[in-house]
Amino acid sequence: MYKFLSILALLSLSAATAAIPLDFNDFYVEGDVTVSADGSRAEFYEDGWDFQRLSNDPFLGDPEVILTGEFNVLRFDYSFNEPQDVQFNNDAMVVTIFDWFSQDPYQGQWLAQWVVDESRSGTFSASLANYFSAAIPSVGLLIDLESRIGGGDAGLDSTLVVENLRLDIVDPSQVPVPSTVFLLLIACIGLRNRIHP
Ligand SMILES: [Ca+2]
Ligand SMILES: [Ca+2]
Repeated sequence: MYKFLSILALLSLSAATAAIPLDFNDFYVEGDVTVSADGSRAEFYEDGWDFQRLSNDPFLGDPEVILTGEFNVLRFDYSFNEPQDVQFNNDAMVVTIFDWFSQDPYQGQWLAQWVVDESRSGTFSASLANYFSAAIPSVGLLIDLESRIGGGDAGLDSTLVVENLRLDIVDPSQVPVPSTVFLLLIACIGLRNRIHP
């Protein structure tokens, strides 16, 4: 019984924390963007154009992988570095999601857009739940290192690194804490029972 409960608890915890990795090799590259062989990391370097971009647009033939189920949370780790901000660089990391079936992001149409305008590292996290509908089962995604000045700015030394793009199946903030603690307790009891039968 304990063994069954511990397996059940571990499976539940696994489901609560599992994530679906997405492959940057499935994206279309525009500009000076280098993708690692395993698709887990991309490095953006300024090349003098308005933007350097990773684009996943199923309408243009890119894989349709970014689902918008109720608890799907889009996440990736990033490091945006903008030296000499304001004086020479006016850049930003820009993340855009769009309904690839009805919207053209190249014409300024999107569902949501996020801008990181200063040097910063962290984990980008956005729930796609608000955009889910029968008409929008999946979304397109753009990740840009973008000059905020048309035609580019004077500095060409801003960089962006993005890693570990993933869809978290469950938003951890929506997992009730008591039930998580309860599951952990059951798992510990079960494991203890295995060690000391
Ligand atoms: Ca710049
Ligand atoms: Ca900036």
